[in-house]
Amino acid sequence: MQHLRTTVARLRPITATQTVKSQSQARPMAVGGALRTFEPMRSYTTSVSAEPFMNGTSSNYVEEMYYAWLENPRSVHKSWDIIFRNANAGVSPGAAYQSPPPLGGAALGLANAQAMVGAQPNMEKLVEDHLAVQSLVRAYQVRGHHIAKLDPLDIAGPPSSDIITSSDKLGFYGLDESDLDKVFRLPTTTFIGGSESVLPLKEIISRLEMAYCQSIGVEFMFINDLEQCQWIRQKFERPGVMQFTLEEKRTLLTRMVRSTKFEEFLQRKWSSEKRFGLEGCESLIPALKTIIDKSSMNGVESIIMGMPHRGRLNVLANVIHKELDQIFCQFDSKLEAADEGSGDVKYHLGMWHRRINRVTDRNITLSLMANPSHLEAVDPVVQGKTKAEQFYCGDTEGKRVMSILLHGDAAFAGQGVVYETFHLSDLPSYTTHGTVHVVVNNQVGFTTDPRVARSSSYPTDVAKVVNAPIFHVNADDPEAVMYVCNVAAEWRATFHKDVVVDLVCYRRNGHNEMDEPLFTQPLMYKQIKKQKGVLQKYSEKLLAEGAVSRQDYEEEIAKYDKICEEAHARSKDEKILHIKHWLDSPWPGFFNVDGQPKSMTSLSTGLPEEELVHIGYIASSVPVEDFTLHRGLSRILKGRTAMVGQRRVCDWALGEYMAFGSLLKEGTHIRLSGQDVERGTFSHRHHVLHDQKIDRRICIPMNHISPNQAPYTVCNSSLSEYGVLGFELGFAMASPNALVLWEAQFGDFNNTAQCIIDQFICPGQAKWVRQNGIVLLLPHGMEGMGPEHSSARPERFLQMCNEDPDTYPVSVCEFAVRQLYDCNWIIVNCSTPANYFHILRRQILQAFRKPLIVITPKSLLRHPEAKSSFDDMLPGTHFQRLIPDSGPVCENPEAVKRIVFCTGKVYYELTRERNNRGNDDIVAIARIEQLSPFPFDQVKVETDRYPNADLVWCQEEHKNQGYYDYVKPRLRTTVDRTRPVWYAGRGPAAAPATGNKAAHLVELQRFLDTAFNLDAFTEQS
Ligand SMILES: Cc1ncc(C[n+]2csc(CCOP(=O)(O)OP(=O)(O)O)c2C)c(N)n1
Ligand SMILES: [Mg+2]
Repeated sequence: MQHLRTTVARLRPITATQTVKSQSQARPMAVGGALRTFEPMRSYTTSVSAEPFMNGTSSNYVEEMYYAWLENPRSVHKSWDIIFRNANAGVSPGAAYQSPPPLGGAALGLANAQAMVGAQPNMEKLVEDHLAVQSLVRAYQVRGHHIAKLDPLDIAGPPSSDIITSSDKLGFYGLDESDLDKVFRLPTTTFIGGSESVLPLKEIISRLEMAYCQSIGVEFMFINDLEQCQWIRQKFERPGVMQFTLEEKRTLLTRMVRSTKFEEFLQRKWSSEKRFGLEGCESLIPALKTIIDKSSMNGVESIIMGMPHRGRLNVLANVIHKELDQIFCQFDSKLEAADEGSGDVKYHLGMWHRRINRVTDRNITLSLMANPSHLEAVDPVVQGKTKAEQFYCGDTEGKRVMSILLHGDAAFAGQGVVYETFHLSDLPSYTTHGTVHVVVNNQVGFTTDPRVARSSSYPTDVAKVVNAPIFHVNADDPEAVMYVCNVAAEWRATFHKDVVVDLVCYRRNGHNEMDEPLFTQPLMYKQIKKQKGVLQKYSEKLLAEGAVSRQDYEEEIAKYDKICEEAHARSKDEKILHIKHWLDSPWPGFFNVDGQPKSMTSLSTGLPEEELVHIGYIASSVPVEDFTLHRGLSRILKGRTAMVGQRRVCDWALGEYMAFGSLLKEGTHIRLSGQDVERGTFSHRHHVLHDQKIDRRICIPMNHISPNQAPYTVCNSSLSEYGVLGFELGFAMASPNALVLWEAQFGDFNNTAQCIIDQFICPGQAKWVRQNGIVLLLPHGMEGMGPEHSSARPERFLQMCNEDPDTYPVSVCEFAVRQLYDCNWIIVNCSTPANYFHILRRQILQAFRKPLIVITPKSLLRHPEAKSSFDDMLPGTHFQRLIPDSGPVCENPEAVKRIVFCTGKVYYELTRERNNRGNDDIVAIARIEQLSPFPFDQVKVETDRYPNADLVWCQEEHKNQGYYDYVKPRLRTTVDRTRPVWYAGRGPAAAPATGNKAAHLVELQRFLDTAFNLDAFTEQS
């Protein structure tokens, strides 16, 4: 492509001097929330002095012909063949066309050349005509969608275009009315001729109008792949493509009946309930069913879908085939919930269903993901789950599993996560090999008009970033909808790339059924009130055609009404609401038959020494031949060898290696994703080794641990948090038998993924009875490096824990496991590599799944004391929720005056200070490694052990941040409020840290002084 562009650029000066002029021709603004079509038009003006036959629009066509000529010189007209040959041979500007040098043998060449000079006037006309037709065809291909009749309400203003909408526009192409009956040769970039290669101009225009200016508007000419463009052209240009069999039409009508009558039924029964009905876009149901049928035909067995509120119940009923009585009983708020959790409103719930596709007679699994109100947040989650399903079934090309994403017009244009999700679509470790996007473009978002809701012409422009074709279609033309959906599914099956179907429709009611739309869209809604429903229009069309009889049609309606009534009657017998029936991602075999964990005992997460040594040596080696390693890296690996062989210790990276390696060996897939995770932001991990001599040759030693191990995926992600965390969450949803980790580059970046954390990770199980074992690694710590990158904001995670700080929990058998089972997520800040190793292994070895938030260190990665002996990782060892002081304080606990509780890296600062002061017999330091669920039982052991000690919470974070507000009430509850809890740490602040290194150190010393000054709190007590 690069080559072609350069060559064409070289050709241009030979022929024409071009200037590109951008004219912003504002088109009249449409009433109501009409389609926004007043985009600036581009036009080209050209000096024709160099090549008289080159008019202003010609260069694109020359370029196009040139591509075709390069591939096959015979595919273009002889005249062009001569020009291109001459130009490529370096003939000067203006001469390439006029004086073609001899081709072939000398005598023959001379004769040809003379003949051509003699024929010059005709040739000129021929070239002009050819260009005119080229321009015309291309104009329709590029801009036909502006003219297409996309808006069912027809309230968009008249577009301004150079497309032939009237005979006066023929002049744009150097044509006039007298040319209409002339026959022209068709270029190779069009298929309108079918088997004809020439057509009269009148017919050319009429066929182009049929292809590009009816109910379908195709946006595709920005795609930088000739084959893909040709594929689309032939799908829409070939004469007769839009013909349907009787059976297809009847199926379509039946689907329209169900879609329409479902909403009518709900409206009749629950007129004052919000349901975000589909009225105005009833064609969505046949659209989705068409995509599913076609994909099933192409071999797809599982489809994962994500969608917003609009029409969700209808999709559940008529696409996923959720039992109607189950849907109807959701309208009864008196039902008692049978499951734990707080549940969710009916238009957020998900669903999973395996059934036979009636059209293809093949099995198909459909799942609609549960989602929060936050529009588009589910997009990356769907993609992650799709990727996981593809991964687990070995579907490396996306032939068996695919995703469909539905969008609203306002949300698709407005939400940045849409863009982030598109950017994942072609990345090796994130691609799902093509998603079909369907936009319910009702030309309004809540009460907001498109003209103030977006700056792009269409709501779908974001898709152009990945070269996805966009098929706009008038949703009041169900056959056109069906056609584009077929093409979209075929596109996905052929090219495995994203594609967008933009259903241009309207919203018959307000945003919900209670809203009054006339307040804000008066003209649009006057039109909508006059608008015939699409079912009525389509049934009238089929009745007029004789495709169905009135009796059949009425019977179909009565049949569906009966189905709804019967389901409604059944739904009244339902006394209990089972949210579990709405599960979108079941984990067969993971729980026992009652849906409970198979075990509630805590297991050792340690490993035999040989295994630690084996994994340690893999981590220290390059297990492939002839691999040139960077010298610095060789040193790092050597250091690992020494840790394994001589010292029997692990640093942070090695502890992680041991956890990953052993889980992989035991058959658990591991996926670590995030920015720069392969090397590690802090250059400590090095899971992917790069050959220094051979480009792109890499080695991942973690995949060489054992012949039968599970695969290890480690992938640097795009620079996105919202999209990528959502993706990994979705990946973790698909199976409990994988350790899926997302690492933030620095912990503070989790805030750009806040929506995924707040809406999915924290409350996911409570809303949707769905567990998830995702792990978040959030580098955190005050290192004097300024306010950014210092804080992973642990306070936010802690504040969202579902535990009661004021009640000491009842002591039960396996208390620690029970606590884990009851919590909404686990939050840890490990101070040793061994504990990090254990927490990662526990995450998989426990018999249920909870999200795990790990506040990870930065300076501890290389801290000489932050090393763990193999002894702390052997069989019988496990994750320590609290690490008590094991020093001199243990000898005479009664003499201990203070217990300093802390978590994470500050422990090392505290012990250094205590050593300096030499008071390690009277001040105990206890590390709370698992903050949530809070280890009440173990904290109690410590407070009981030192009955004469006062209690201090020490943290390096500012007082209004970090852990203090979370820990204090829990410590107080533990001691039954008999002892106060003092604070040693930085004062309250707006920013997470100072930008001044000296100030940082002064602050540090100040709070360490407080922590060890036994009189520090006398005045307060
Ligand atoms: C991220 C987010 N912001 C705001 C809202 C509130 N909200 C709910 S629906 C809606 C309008 C959506 O318009 P559109 O995407 O066109 O879908 P439609 O309702 O028209 O089908 C808004 C703003 C939301 N749910 N999510
Ligand atoms: Mg909308």
